[in-house]
Amino acid sequence: MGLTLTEKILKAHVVDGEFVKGNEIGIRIDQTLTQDATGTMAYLEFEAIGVPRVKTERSVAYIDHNTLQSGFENADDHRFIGSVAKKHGIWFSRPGNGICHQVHLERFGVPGKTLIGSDSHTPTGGGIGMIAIGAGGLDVAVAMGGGAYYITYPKIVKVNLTGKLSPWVAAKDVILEVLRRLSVKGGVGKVIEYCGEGVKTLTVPERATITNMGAELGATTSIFPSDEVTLEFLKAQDRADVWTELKADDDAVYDETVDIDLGAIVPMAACPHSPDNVKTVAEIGKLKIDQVCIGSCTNSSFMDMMKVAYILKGKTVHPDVSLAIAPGSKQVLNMIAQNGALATMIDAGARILESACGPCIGMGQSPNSKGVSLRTFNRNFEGRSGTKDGQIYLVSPEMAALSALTGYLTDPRELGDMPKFEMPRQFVINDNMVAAPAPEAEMDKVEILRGPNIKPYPETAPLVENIECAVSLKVGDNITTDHIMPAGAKILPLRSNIPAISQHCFTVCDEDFPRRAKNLGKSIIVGGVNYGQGSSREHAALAPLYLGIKAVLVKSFARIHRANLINAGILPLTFVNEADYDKISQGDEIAIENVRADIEAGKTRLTVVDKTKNITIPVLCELTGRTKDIILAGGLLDYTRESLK
Ligand code: MIC
Ligand code: SF4
Repeated sequence: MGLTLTEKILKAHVVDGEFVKGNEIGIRIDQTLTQDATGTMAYLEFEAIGVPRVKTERSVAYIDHNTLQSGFENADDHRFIGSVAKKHGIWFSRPGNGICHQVHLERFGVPGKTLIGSDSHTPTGGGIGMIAIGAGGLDVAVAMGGGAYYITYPKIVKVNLTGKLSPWVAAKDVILEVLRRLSVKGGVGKVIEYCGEGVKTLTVPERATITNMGAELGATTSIFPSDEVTLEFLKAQDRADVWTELKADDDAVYDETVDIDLGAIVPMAACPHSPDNVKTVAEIGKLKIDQVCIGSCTNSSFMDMMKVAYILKGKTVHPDVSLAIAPGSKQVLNMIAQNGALATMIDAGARILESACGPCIGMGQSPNSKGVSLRTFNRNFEGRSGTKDGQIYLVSPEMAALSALTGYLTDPRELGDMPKFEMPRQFVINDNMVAAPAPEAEMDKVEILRGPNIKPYPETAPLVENIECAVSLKVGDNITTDHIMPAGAKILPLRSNIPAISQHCFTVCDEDFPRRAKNLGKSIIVGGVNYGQGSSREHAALAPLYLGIKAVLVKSFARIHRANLINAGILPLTFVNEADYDKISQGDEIAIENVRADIEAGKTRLTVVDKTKNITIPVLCELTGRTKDIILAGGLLDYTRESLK
């Protein structure tokens, strides 16, 4: 029986566990990436593990999220990450060099290799045929130290692409179509593998847009084959030597198949407040807009910028619209500066931002109250833009640029004939903003520079015998990590200070939660389906840990967040009967007796007693040998320290 591309790469990397569907497998990690908002914590954890030099083929630390520097905190964190990188063998992409996923695709990604990154959009690397997975910072720290990364052997979904996109229909519309069909939880436990004749009509940056936003499906990752188109891209990046041809066997067996005729796709938008709330322009109707933001790791490539410049050429932004553009990398910015496209954008009235995440993570450009903002980004969760009642629509760069001129959400097909946009045969290459690590012989001379904002990892303790506490919070379905641990310009600078950032935990849902949880000392959280979707931020587990959360009981979890809870030593529980969710209330006193003994004995079915209601609720705590030991030890850090002894 033939293998899918995903299986071929995983099989070549498996170092632990039986290679059988549904099993937990440990894979060797060739490359890692971190960004600054998750990176400080990841490097503190790496230091705590105590391995002197990274054991990966390539590890890169990017600074792209917290670049506002409205206080000393961001700059201190950048300096810390730069010094750790230099000492421990990590390449350091300096602020201004670009968004981690865009730069990694351009300069470091290698087909057939494994990459994990402390950012949920790491699957962007799937655009050049990598198995690229988003993970918590601690998982990345362990991988840098040479440890395996564990995933459940995924189900593999074949997305069979046929035909070719119509003029002004974009790769963004392809992934919006997939989201429309599969929803934000449709990819959980799955890898999305793109195949079929339509693949060769898509450039590498277009493929990367699609794999990037596979994160919004909840998928483990997404991947395209590595073919002639990949080779042309790598050649133009002066990296043809890293290319290998990679594709699935003809007789590969998939768990599911989705057929998409590229020619039948039309321009669409994801409406507030979820990336799967996808509608066509006609369905949305005439929508007046206040703001347009173009950029982010989804849509900030050179080709995206060239299309935007073409649409803006000789025009002026609508008087009621503010247009902000953030090219994805120094390479992109440099090229559009050299060929005049940047001047075209400036001429049209665009506000040019630095090559960084910026508005995507609420770092500036928050829209006006109730403002309608079209963004080429990947997430439109409530409040993420920094404006609580902001109405965010996710669209292609083509739709964004044209709408910025008309003042309304406008179908880009109204532009009529489309010229042919050619991929450059040669990109401008200048890696002078990527600092090499110190040679091993000199690493002892490198001093680690720590600022006062950098506080240690919260205290952990081995799992207790019995859990007895109250329910400090009950929330509904599809809770995102942006609800649990909001980001934005005010809170992001606290990412390396867990006690301080914890004061903002869940405040989007309930202002009083941090105080209440801290006063209770220990408590549990109850939630609905797909709890913890979105970002990889382990702060969404570390802040609850600091606030005394012992367990989270929900209908279902998103993959990365569940792993982060386990890594933090917090019990992930699911209802056996979803209807029991309705029986338990915030404030109820609950008990899970003999929890340690039961987990030690390998029991997966536990009993929660709701003492207030006088009822028992069966719950599942499905842990494998390894995750069981992590929970018993009090988290991955303690477990790793133990196992390195
Ligand atoms: C995001 O898009 O939500 C982020 C900010 O990039 C996060 C990482 C973080 O919270 O630092 C992600 O996607 O993992
Ligand atoms: Fe940055 Fe936005 Fe991409 Fe996250 S989704 S890495 S914040 S650009």
